[in-house]
Amino acid sequence: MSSPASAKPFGPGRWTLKAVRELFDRPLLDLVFEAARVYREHHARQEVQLCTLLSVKTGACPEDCGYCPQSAHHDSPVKPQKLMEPREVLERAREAREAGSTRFCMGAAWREVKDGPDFERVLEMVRGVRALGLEACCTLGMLTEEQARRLKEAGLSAYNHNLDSSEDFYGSIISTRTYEERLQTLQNVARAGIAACCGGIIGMGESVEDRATLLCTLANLDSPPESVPINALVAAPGTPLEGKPPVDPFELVRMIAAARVLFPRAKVRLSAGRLSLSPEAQALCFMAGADSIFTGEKLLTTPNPSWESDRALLKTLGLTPLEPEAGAATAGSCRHALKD
Ligand code: SAM
Ligand code: DTB
Ligand code: SF4
Repeated sequence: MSSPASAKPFGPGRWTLKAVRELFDRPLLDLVFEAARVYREHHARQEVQLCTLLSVKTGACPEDCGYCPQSAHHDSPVKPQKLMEPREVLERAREAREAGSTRFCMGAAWREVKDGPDFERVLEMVRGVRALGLEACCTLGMLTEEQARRLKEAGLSAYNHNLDSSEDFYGSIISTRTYEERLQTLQNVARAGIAACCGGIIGMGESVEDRATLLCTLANLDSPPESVPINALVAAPGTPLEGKPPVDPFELVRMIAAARVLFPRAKVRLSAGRLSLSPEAQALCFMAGADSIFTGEKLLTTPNPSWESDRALLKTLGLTPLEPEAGAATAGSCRHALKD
């Protein structure tokens, strides 16, 4: 069987849709084997980064993302909450650190960041999270280059801004912004020197071609993401996608394995949807190269497995959580076991 690497005509980091599509067409366990091989080639050992999410501003979002319970366009039971106080946020970050998280991700249900007191407050949160020795990630909607630069100055480790699906499928899920606008923010983030966390969702009714196209688009960005979250749709009540059938766990394994082959060094995060996955399905996701999960009872607004069940799962699988780097209380970074 030819190695998928040989099908890359553009040199390192460049992929054709045909080559990505071929990954998706491989027998599942062949693909998982390849992903596991790629992982081990680039990482000295498999460690799982535990990240904790906090919705620092919840609901009443002007965007109409079909999957999202925080959109003001949907009749969802999520209760809107204005921007939290940095003190409360840092309390939650401290708890997450105590429970073993090394990355704290703050989400705000905004279309875009507006300069002013709220943004200043977010900058304060970022500085505080970094001072705790945690990686700080934010997802706040669209950003200008100047806002990205200010976040960088505050110490932001990464910015989450998902492309979610292929450009073709995007319009059937979201009508209040364009794919182009999404790409523009990713460019602003890259120009400010912030690592991009960018991935997508499966289970919204997209085709395998759409999934392959998303990963291909990500792999061919000028600054490919260093973190690729793969979400399985949480069919939230009141959203237009409420009635979607649960994602087939093997489809999720395939998506993760393909992402791992395309992004050998990135963190591939098994993100939303774990509550519907058996421990065995999650084990296959780790086998396929997932090396991060979101921990804590809640994602942003929807439930997530408990700390206890996650701890037990990692122990059963013999997987070690990624440790903060020695001295991270000041440096704020984590020890990633990458090979040279
Ligand atoms: N407003 C910001 C934005 O859109 O970038 C940040 C928050 S948004 C909740 C972050 C990501 O969570 C989305 O891009 C989407 O990929 C994921 N997400 C949101 N709702 C989801 C759901 N019901 N199921 C799975 N993933 C979801
Ligand atoms: C990402 O890709 N998944 C996380 C994180 N980035 C911000 C968010 C998942 C949200 C799931 C729906 C909710 O809890 O509201
Ligand atoms: Fe708003 Fe983000 Fe939810 Fe879209 S995904 S409705 S932008 S919070």
